[in-house]
Amino acid sequence: MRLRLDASTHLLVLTGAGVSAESGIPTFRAGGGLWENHPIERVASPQGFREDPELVWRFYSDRRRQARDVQPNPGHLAVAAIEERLGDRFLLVTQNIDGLHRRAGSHRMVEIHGSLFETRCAHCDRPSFADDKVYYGADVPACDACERKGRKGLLRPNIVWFGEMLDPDHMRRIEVFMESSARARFVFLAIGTSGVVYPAAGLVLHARAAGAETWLVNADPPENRSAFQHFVQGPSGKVLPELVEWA
Ligand code: BJW
Repeated sequence: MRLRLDASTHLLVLTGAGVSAESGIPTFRAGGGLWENHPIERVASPQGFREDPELVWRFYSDRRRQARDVQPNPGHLAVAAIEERLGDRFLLVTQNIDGLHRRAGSHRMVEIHGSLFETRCAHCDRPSFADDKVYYGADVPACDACERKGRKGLLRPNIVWFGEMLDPDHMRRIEVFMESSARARFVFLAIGTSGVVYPAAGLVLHARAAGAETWLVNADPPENRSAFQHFVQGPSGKVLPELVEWA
């Protein structure tokens, strides 16, 4: 089955952990949702950070190191090549924080769950900043902006954890893209995501309401499979380079 695109198609792509699996980054739910026997919610939630910031920094330090050491795969490259053809009629929404889409050449992109290579303060509203350091053990980084005001603030990864709000500007950008696409031929394509984490899992329904044709590329049928009209089962690194047929 091939996805036919032409120069007037608007395409919204949503990616999840599956697209980076062939680069060697394990998906979230592959290991039963555990990291070193800790449930993901414990290492990816504000409560988990309050209880044990060292553990959380160790988890994200491991992931920084891992993401730095791997390369984008043919799936990431195929997504970037489609953007090259469609220009502003394309938007990539990624749940991944590993930076591999950017390294593959994607630009029109919203990283809705944040970035592994940015840090911010858990206590003050200083802007997030680029950071690829790894922190271990008792080495939990402190916020120097807080320190200057005589306060004690801890730095945290700039990631959207469970129970936290997504950036309203990101959601608005997706909404604006959908609104402008509703007047054209509009295709929504989800890749490598289990369809369980909201609001990302609900985007397919918004896209359908805006008149989109809905496509899914995934290794297994995900939770929200029934929301998609077309399902191509297989690894994205193999499927994506062959998926699109240009009219
Ligand atoms: C391949 C492949 C290959 C493998 N090729 N495919 C509505 C209903 C119920 C609950 C909620 C709701 N709205 C909000 C909530 C609460 C919550 C939520 O969704 N909970 C659910 C678990 C039930 N959502 C939130 O808290 C969000 N905030 C929010 O909505 O704020 C408002 C609000 C707050 C509180 C209550 C209500 C509203 C924030 C969500 C942030 C998620 N953050 C995480 C962790 C941080 C990032 C990190 O550390 O990396 O993001 S969770 C984790 O899951 C991570 C991922 O981005 C995300 C999605 O996972 P993904 O990408 O789908 O990966 P997997 O592993 O699940 O699936 C991989 C898939 O690929 C599989 O299907 C494989 O088969 C496939 N695959 N190899 C193709 N080679």
